[in-house]
Amino acid sequence: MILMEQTMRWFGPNDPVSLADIRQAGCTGVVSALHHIPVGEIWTVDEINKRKNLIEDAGLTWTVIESLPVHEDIKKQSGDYKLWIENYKISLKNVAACGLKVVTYNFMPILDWMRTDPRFTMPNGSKALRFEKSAFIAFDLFILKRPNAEKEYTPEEINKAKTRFEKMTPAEKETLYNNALLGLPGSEERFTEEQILTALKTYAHINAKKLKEHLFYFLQQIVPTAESLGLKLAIHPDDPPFPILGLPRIVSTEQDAQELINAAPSPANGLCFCTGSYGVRPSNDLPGMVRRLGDHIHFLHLRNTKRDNEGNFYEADHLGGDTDMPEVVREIVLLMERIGTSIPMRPDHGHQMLDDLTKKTLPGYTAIGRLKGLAELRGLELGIARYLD
Ligand code: DNO
Repeated sequence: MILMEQTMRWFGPNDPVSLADIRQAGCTGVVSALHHIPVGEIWTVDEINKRKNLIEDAGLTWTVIESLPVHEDIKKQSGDYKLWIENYKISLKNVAACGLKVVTYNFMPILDWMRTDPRFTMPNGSKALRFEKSAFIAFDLFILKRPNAEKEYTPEEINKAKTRFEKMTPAEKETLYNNALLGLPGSEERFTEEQILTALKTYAHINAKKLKEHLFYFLQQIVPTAESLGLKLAIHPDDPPFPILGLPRIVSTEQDAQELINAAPSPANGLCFCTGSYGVRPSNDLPGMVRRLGDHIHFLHLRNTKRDNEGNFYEADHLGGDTDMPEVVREIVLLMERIGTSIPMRPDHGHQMLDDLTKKTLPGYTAIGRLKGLAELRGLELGIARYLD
């Protein structure tokens, strides 16, 4: 019986959740990154080892890097992109030299993940992360005032967003602004309105087709390096899995995933299978994706979302929501049996609940909510694996 390797994300020494907490949650590994190194710069062996030692001193393993971020120039093939790609390869060599095995990254232009409300109150009083379409459109049209943005929305959507905006308290507007421009945990960039408008302009000539070409080129450059080093690359899907602020998003569907694998065929070229991100699109068949893409799944983010038909979603309990988690976990158990290897997993996000409601926490990354998710997933997996054995 092969079980997933249980990990949690750790943002480094300033994370309010400690390594000891993570160990007590039952994890054997952590997922971490050197967020203090500017995007594009080389991760040195020294810096990598410093983090690795901290983790190992706490009795844990640094199982996955999340993320080794990709410079914007690489996504646009502009400026010094060739240099950034060379730097990326050197960072890969260095992480491999330190004994690390899995490297997560994403190819979302400018912004990483996006929610409009990190403290959406659930019926039981816990807080969940939510994406509300009208609030997001209100941000785009009335806070950011992105030129020509109204062309991307229907008159009904605009009216709804206007009403929504007029009803927002100043505090709500502030939260929306902070999430969108200052970023959620793990996002590497911080923007003012002006900076983002300038950044958006630099993507004006880049549509989805072009961005895909840039991703494929990047993969063709780095995958051979990763393969020769015995590393596994794991691309995180777009979150949410649709275009935002007029920016193309190209890792949102099974077809996207298949295409990027085909662009640089190698066991090193793989996916971070994030059920929370892919699961927001009703057309993504998650258990089927595990069956069909399994050989390229190097890392798992297990999380659930609940959509409505207006384009909103919130982060549900790990075993609740629209994704059939038991079915997904069953496929993962079968996959690991077939390939004879354990795949690292982290319970992705969790509700802010119990004592965490009054603590300073990072949105989505509270200790108790993630512990609850992990415990449920662990039990689900063990039950399935024992039953299938
Ligand atoms: C959010 C995360 C993302 C993810 C990056 C991977 O909670 O899933 O920030 O780490 O997109 O590159």
